[in-house]
Amino acid sequence: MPDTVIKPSAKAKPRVERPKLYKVVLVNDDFTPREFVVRVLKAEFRMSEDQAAKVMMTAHQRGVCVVAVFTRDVAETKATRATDAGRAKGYPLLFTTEPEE
Ligand code: TYC
Repeated sequence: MPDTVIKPSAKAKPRVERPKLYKVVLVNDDFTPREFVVRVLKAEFRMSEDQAAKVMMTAHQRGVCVVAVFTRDVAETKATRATDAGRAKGYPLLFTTEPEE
């Protein structure tokens, strides 16, 4: 047994904050080929052909579609990489991020 026991003077409040989450949003345009959008969704967001096709068609028909939700850093990195993949081919493909409510 130790001779001296140090008692904390104040109660430590266990604060575990959940990190804020950000949506990656796919934005429709009139120029990027559908198959290319699907390819980018599969490569960058690890989606199956089926999932990617559904997300692409939702954006195509409604204007936008939420792709996935991540911490801020991951969401921004993925949105930038996916947008750059389109830009590299001369397409206006756009992924944006926005905080979840
Ligand atoms: N609208 C495009 C076309 O008809 C396909 C497309 C779908 C582009 C979704 C972008 O986010 C998008 N070729």
